[in-house]
Amino acid sequence: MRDLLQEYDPEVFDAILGEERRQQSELELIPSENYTYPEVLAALGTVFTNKYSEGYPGNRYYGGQTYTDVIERLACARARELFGADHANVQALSGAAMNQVVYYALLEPGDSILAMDLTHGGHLTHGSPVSHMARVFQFHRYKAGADGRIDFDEVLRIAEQVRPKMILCGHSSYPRELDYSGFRRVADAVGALTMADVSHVGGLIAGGQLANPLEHGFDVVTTTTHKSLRGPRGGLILSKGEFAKKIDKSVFPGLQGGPHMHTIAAIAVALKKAAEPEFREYAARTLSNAQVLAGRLLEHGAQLVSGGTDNHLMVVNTVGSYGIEGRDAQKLLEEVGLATNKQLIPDDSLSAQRTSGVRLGTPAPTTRGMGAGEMTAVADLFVRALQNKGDSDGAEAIRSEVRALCARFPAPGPLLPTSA
Ligand code: DSN
Repeated sequence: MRDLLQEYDPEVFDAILGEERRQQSELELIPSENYTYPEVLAALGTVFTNKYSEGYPGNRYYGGQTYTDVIERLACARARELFGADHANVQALSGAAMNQVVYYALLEPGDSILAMDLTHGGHLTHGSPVSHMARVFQFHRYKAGADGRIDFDEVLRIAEQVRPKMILCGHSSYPRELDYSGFRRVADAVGALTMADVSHVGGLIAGGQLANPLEHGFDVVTTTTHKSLRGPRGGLILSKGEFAKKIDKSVFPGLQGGPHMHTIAAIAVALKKAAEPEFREYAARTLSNAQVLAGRLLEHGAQLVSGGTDNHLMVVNTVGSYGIEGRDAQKLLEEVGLATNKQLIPDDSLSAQRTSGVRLGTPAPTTRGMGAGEMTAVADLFVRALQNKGDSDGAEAIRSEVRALCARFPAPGPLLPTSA
């Protein structure tokens, strides 16, 4: 197959090869990225991409659904089993669509949603003013307190004031475990629905290492499938049985057309992997690696938002620690082969293009098999890269060390060796 592509379209083939080399020789520290399984890549590149299958198993709008039904039923059953959900929908194309589906399924335009402030760790699709959803629904905000933790007295105070129809928790840069019971209590006090977007920590919940909002009575839980869950790019909507029909109708025909059945096949494979004992061990190591990485950064005097982490990610205040804006820190780190992303810190005075920090996490290095020793080394390299800004020999030395580390821990997948 690769030979066929190489011969027919060398431009595309070379870009794929370039990306494979980049992924092998750089260390991925962006907490929302991961290296998926070769088995998932195999399921993705299949003839299921040829098929239209609007509707749901047993009730589609086109013929020829024998095998699409098998795949979708498998994926849904595995998702329900893994997360202990009454209902699962696996058709959402990715995170943004998945969250829109839930808002439209359970709310009316103009209804209010109480969600986390973006600079405190919330997500764009939780009603950022630049998203279309902010034009349809009224979003209100809660923030983390001065200690970097959510203050539930404050969340309740805001909820009593704005009377939201839905309370939404979940995050893309909040480094602490969420107290789902706390959100549940606030929601019960004001008669709101509860939704958790656990996209970042979906794999850590599936692996039994972090709390599962469904076990705390949440109505709906969403997660993308490609972050800590290590699957293909997609979205999973899990809910109580009473919302099943509304959610399914909201996906199709409400928001989407034909589901991407090749992706659903790959999601089914990833969910099978996530139910294996090895995945539990992976999730535990992702967390212990984050403890080591954060601990070593703190030993070096780095300022971490909230002073550390309970999950897989951390946010370094690079302005406070090194006098370097997030945008510049990201560039310096990329030059030495450490992939991070610029990140707003709580109430950041800089724009989202500049930012005062960078975000990093351990799902991808853990997939490569790295452990405590490597996390200590990565923290040391990170700090050297930022402390020695402008030292090109120093940067070259760090780049070589990163390359050597990556070569010792190859990324999985049909990827070339680093030297190729
Ligand atoms: N881009 C993902 C993240 O980095 O958190 C989610 O949008």
